[in-house]
Amino acid sequence: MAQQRIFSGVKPTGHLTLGNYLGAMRQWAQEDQYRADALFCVVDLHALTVDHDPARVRRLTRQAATLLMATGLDPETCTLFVQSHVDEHTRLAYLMECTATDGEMRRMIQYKEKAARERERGGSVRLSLLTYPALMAADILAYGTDEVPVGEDQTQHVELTRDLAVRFNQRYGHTFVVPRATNPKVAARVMDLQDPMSKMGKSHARTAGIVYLLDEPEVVRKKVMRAVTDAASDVVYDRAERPGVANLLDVLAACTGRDPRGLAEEYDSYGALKKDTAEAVVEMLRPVQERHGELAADPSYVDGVLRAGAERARTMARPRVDAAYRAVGLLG
Ligand code: AQP
Repeated sequence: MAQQRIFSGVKPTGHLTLGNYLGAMRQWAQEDQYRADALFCVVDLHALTVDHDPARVRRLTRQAATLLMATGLDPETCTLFVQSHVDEHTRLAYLMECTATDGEMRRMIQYKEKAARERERGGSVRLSLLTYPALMAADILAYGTDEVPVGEDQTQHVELTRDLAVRFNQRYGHTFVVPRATNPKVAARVMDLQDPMSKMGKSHARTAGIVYLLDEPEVVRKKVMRAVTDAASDVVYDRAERPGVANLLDVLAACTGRDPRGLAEEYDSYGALKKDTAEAVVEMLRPVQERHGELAADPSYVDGVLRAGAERARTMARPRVDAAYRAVGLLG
């Protein structure tokens, strides 16, 4: 059987968070790159769907790539690159826009949430915020991807990608592999420590409930110790009724490889749970931060990895994107 192909990415819209790490990046580095032909990408074009500062996007793109390597992605084992370096993504995105419907795009939860946030701020909503799932579908389908390991919040976009692949294949002949989303067993949706009903999001304005991968240990401790819990004081795992405590248990479970329900039975106070969670997060991030420091001191090495990765990715994507162009009736 041919080796499975995996594709996934991160958006440089803010500093990467504990949610990004536990929901996606850790598994890419520790498992996914070794069990498949894997590509990981900093999806910089997606960062342009909202108001952005060009210099910041540039900085965050390099920082995200550096952090991906610091988590353990090995450029000899997987392909690591930046989306905008490979033109095949935007070439194919247009065909995906011609395959998707306006209604499908408007149903996307992220579009509804982010558009509402932009409007609340008095800003306008970019057309690309609506159409970005077509670009994401192209990111995935260009590589004949079998599996897309993501946090829970991205599952809907991967479902849309599946629908587009099936529709395209039915209309124009078999061109794309139909991919599937996979989520980690624990911490597939890490919640904001100050607002446990909302996802921990890297582009959120209020940062007190967001643990960033490069936060100093003292800052991590402070954020975890101040996490919002609830009025009751016993420790039980109930995501619907006790979301704050459940979130801490999920994080601790993900850091220690334990089961959140089993952990709940070992605590009788929030204080002890918070303290152990804070220490577990600090210890988990320590080697990532150290490696990041080393790699960040040598940006030309990181740039070289990204250039080589883009070259490899282009070679993988081009034949399938060319085939898709021919299939829809464009002169090859
Ligand atoms: N809180 C989370 N819990 C679990 N997984 C998460 N992921 C993101 N947040 C959590 C997963 O991390 C991968 C990369 O995410 P992304 O860069 O595509 O998007 P994002 O972090 O969701 O950030 P945005 O859209 O720039 O802004 P926010 O966060 O403010 O909405 C994905 O696999 C994602 O599922």
